[in-house]
Amino acid sequence: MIVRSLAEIKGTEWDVQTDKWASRRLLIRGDGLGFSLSETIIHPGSESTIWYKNHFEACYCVEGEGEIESLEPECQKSKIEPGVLYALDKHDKHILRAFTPLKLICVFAPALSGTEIHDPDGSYPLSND
Ligand code: 9YT
Repeated sequence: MIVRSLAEIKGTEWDVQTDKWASRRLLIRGDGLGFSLSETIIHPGSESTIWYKNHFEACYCVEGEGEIESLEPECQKSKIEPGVLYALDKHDKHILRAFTPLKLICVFAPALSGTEIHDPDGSYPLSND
């Protein structure tokens, strides 16, 4: 069994900061579960264009207010607030906007290696370690 706290991740290489978000990768590929789990804070006022062409992602909002706009394969705008989940089951290209600090619990399959930041097209590469 794995028992781990956010405090153990903070300040390590699995605590990834960008100008638009901070993501603490609590479970990573090396844990061997086949998925990873992150606590992600999307910074207020940010707009991110994302396309996880190599991964599936599901995000469950626990704090904050924002909006997701799916672009491909279909267009749809949805409010994100505590208790709302979105899952990119079609590798949907999307724009994520945070109106306040948006805290999301994010699951990726296949698992992230733990240190990824977005490529220019908004994707993460497939990890081979
Ligand atoms: C919602 C989203 O994808 N934000 C970027 C960070 C991502 N959740 C991650 O790497 O954990």
